[in-house]
Amino acid sequence: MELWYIQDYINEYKMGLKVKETIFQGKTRFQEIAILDTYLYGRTLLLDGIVQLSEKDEFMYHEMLVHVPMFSHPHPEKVLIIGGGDGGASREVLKHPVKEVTLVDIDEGVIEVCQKYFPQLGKWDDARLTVLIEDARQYVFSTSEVFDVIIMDSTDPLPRGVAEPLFTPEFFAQAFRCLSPQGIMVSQMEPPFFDVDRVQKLWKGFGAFPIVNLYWGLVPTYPGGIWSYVIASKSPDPREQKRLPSFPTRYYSPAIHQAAFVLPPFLEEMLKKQKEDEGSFS
Ligand code: AG3
Repeated sequence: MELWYIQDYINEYKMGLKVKETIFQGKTRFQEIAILDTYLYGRTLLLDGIVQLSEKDEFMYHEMLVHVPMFSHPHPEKVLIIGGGDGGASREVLKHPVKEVTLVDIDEGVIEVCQKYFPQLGKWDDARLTVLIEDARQYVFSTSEVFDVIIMDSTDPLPRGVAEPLFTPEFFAQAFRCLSPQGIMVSQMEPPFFDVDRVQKLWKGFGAFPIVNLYWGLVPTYPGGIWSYVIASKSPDPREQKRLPSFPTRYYSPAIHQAAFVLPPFLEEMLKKQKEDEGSFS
């Protein structure tokens, strides 16, 4: 008998993964967690039925989410990760000579399950890492800490989902307040080919920042071909890589850093239209 997991992220599109074995299935206060062992991608983490990462391609997402902002900043010392309970984003951040990394995730269940079933994914024993189990929205609104880089590694901003309150102009404005003068924030930003309206709307939320760019990468287990990321900066130009990697990478490279900001015309137009409509970006 063949076992398939079918993900229907939007009504008109389904992705199927042939499953060897269900490794874990459970429910926390916030979401449903499943870990499947799949033939093509190895162990795969699903939250509320949506693929968050797989053993085989997680480096493509985490390296692009983390190294683009980290290498755009001249000297990042303090980093905040919002979400990221699986540990992949913090693992990449800790490859940099940072002093402190704070990871704020609402769901302890994700951390526990990932530590158990993806032991290679996180670098949980690094003394520079502090893990806080709390609502990142409340944390960002109330903290007096200042960070050089803020990395938002959340689930999709779906209506009534855990991540929805994070993708709002008020939240991004508070994140702006928590950044040092050369601060940079990044967020994963969904598939623009499938979701023009959503990406346009989210992009609009970064009005507090003088510099906002979209960049992209490929993540085979995510839908829609192109996966996008928004990078918002207080002053450094995110398109410029300020330092060279001193560790090996498998997706990110200096050339990829530059290339990621080159957008196909349909995306340029989508963002230009948004800027004209809003008139709020430089
Ligand atoms: N967080 C972003 C995953 C988005 C996936 N969305 C989708 N497939 N529709 C990933 C968490 C990994 N650290």
